[in-house]
Amino acid sequence: MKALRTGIAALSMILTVMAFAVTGASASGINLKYANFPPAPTFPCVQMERWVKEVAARTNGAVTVTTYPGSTLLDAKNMMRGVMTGQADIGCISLAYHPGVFPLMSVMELPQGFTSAEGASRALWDLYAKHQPAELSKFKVLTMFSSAPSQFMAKKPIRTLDDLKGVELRGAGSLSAVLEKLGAVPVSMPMPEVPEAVQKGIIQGLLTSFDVLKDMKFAEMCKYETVANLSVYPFAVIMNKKKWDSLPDDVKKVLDDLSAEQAQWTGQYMDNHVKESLEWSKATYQVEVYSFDAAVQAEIARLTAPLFDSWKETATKAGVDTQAVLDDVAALKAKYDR
Ligand code: 3IO
Repeated sequence: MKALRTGIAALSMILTVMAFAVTGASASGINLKYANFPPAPTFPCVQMERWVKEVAARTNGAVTVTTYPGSTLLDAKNMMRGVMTGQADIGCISLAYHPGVFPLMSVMELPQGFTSAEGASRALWDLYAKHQPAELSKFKVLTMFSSAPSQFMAKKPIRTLDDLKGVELRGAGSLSAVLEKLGAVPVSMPMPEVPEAVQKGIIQGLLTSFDVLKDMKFAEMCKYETVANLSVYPFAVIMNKKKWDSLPDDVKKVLDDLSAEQAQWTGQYMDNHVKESLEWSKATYQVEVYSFDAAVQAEIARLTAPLFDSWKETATKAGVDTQAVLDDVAALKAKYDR
């Protein structure tokens, strides 16, 4: 009997050693909590689930991640603090929800004229990787990506700039500043609060990318869509610094190797999904899709130009070399945005 027990003990030790060898990780059974603010069907959560699957596959199951979509662990406003304090190990933030917090990276919230989420997401990641801005230095940034260009979704047709005058529309951060420049009444709130605000009539519509027509069912309430190709919304996936530091080197390498690829994957997914969402919205709710003509687009460019000056002023005060950053954005846009 004693021999048998010793045998079992020895066998289990051997199996444990083998498990380490197979995973290649110096510690097996790492579990991370990943918090996200919008509902599960939306693109920030779709990219989260893709990332989790890739991480599990690339670490041979050594790293598992529990996901908390739909503000079930942290909501949009608490996300940064919650990751800082370790309530979640990883969190997803929309930079525009935190005005003044990202003096450098908010350059990507300006109407830079990106035409795709893929181009903007790749530019965003490269810009971050090159500048490693102080504003994000308290976190490990795992990846960044952006929405597709922003469009209007409203209860009433928006075909001219006059149609925007005095109309309450929802944006966030610099996108609210765009609304203000165009004569609308900007109302800022995170995405999860928008459906109820439209329903209650607090706002007449919103400014963001068309994916939400389907994923958050805005097609049902906002039947009038206007293509304006305004700014993208940049996002960052942030990790608690201490938790990052505690990871074995081979796991760190897997996560670092995934960053740029995840940005591109998410951008591609978003660009395809916007098309799908529009087709679904036309077929299901007969939404009308109008595009501003060239004259209106030129007027929008003129009216929003001062936003670049405001960004420069604020960023300069924060110690950012604004000309270098703007030059980088232009070069990255030329490189990646088709
Ligand atoms: C967005 C945020 C959450 C869920 C789906 C989304 N599609 C585009 C965005 C961009 C954004 O942060 C916003 O609030 O419009």
